[in-house]
Amino acid sequence: MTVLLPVLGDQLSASLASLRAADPAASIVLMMEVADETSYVRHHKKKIAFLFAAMRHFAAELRAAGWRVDYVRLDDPANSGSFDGEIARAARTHTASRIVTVEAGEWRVIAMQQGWGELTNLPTQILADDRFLSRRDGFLAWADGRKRLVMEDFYRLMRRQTGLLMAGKDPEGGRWNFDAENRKPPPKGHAFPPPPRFAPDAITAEVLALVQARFADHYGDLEPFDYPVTRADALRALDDFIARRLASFGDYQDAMLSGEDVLYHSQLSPLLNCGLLLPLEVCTAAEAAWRAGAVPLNAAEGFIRQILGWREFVRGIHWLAGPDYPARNHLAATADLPDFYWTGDTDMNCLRQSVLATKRNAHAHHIQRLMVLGNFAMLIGVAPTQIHEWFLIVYDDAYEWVETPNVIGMSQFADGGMVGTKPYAAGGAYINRMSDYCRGCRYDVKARTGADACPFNSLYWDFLARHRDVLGRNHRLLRMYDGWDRFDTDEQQRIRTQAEGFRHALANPAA
Ligand code: FAD
Ligand code: DLZ
Ligand code: SF4
Repeated sequence: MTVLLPVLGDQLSASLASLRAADPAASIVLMMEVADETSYVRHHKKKIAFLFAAMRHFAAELRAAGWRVDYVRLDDPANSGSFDGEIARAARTHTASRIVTVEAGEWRVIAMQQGWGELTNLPTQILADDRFLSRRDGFLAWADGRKRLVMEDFYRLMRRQTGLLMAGKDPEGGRWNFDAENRKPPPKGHAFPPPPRFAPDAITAEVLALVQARFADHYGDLEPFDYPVTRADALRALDDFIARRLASFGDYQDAMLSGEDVLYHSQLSPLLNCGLLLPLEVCTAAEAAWRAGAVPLNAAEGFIRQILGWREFVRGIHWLAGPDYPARNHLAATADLPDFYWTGDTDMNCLRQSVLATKRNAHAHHIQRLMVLGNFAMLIGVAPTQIHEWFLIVYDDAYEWVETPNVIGMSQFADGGMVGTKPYAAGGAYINRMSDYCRGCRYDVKARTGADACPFNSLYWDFLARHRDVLGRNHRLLRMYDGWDRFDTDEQQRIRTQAEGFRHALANPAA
């Protein structure tokens, strides 16, 4: 009576519900490197290498803890290349009597899991993924009947439920949110603490060779590779962040600087999303640092809000919105994604810096994703499906449950306002305030029209004008529309002609 326990690539937690409930002596853990998952979208080389290295180390740790693990390598000649094929093969090989798995973070994979019972003729149990701090039912009940889903409201509920940063019934410091003290412009001549680097061991080196051989034509740089890929290294990365970067996290959360890929960010999202770290332990570590007097409250609260608030909120949106969410297109956007999202070959310095960081690291921080890469795609009207696929491919932390609410919702407003109450649209002034990019750019960030004008400026106003029928009644945009209405008709015409010329040139690169 062997129980088959399939563990997916983003389920690398020893406390996973299926493992917690199982008897190691009567179970086989199945882990699968499969071609279908590497290539249904052609993931960044570093993302594949990170996940495979983390999977192989996790399998070794499970074995050391007494589990029997059937680990299917990508280059195993018997590998069928798909989850379904490997489940069917393992069920036969191990004469399994039933299957117990944890629900996947992607609707596409959940649909496969739902077919495993019929595929193998075995009773199959799909357990809820209880590594999150909120429960699916809890989120749906909270959302039910609300006119608008506001992250801040949900976050307060989560603070109360978990007791994080609470003094009895009240928030520590007397306020729920200390953002007013955060989000300073980037400091000049500042020495940021270098993030920890993790040299590849023999297991990781073997994965790097495999990825180089099999995925040479996938996007992105494979080397240097210095990610944490074990639970111990993930904990070291967490400790390092808490000790050296958390204190200034809030201050420079929205800052962008050329050549500085990390600043005071944690870079913990790939570790959280594949399961090497758990959200509660990360929040608890930040809270403990504040209670010990090592970091200020605005930093601890700002950081905890990202995980307890935003991360859990987008998880809930994933459940609420359902599998058709990526097809939403509230603003009827149809343009193609410009080629420079892959190459970085553009004169717009902010986009070049953000794309090249992405290509190097399979990572970029929030404001690069939201206010540069996402903002620009929305302003020029890129089809949401195209920008969604790009984000899913290029980032090491991208799985559909977290990527789609951030891209389709927060950054493209393609869901019509489920995640954000207004589009995150901005002209060059915002980027100039929060970065040093404009100083190194051939465009003039102050100009709206003319050959040297920053494209973000005309595109921003043109975006508002183009979508006035859909966005004009949004209260949070009234001030922006007032700004547009204050331009005289000639200036409005010049701005729109400039933007249309720019969009036309982008769509017809050879013309
Ligand atoms: P930090 O700045 O150190 O933040 C701490 C943690 O908070 C992160 O590790 C992350 O777990 C969490 N967090 C912060 N913001 C969010 C958010 N909006 N949604 C979910 N978690 C959040 N995050 C992903 O994990 N996967 C994605 O595929 C992803 N795609 C994004 C696409 C767009 C267009 C945008 C605007 C944001 C996206 N994010 C995504 C959210 C955020 O940008 C990343 O979580 C963050 O940049 C990761 O870097 P970090 O770990 O250094 O984050
Ligand atoms: C992203 C990814 C990749 C590249 N490869 C694998 C793999 O070979 N095996 C695996 O178990 N998971 C992989 N993943 C993650 C899945 O595509 C998918 O995101 C998760 O199963 C969702 O829960
Ligand atoms: Fe980007 Fe415009 Fe600044 Fe250039 S001037 S970096 S295009 S915002």
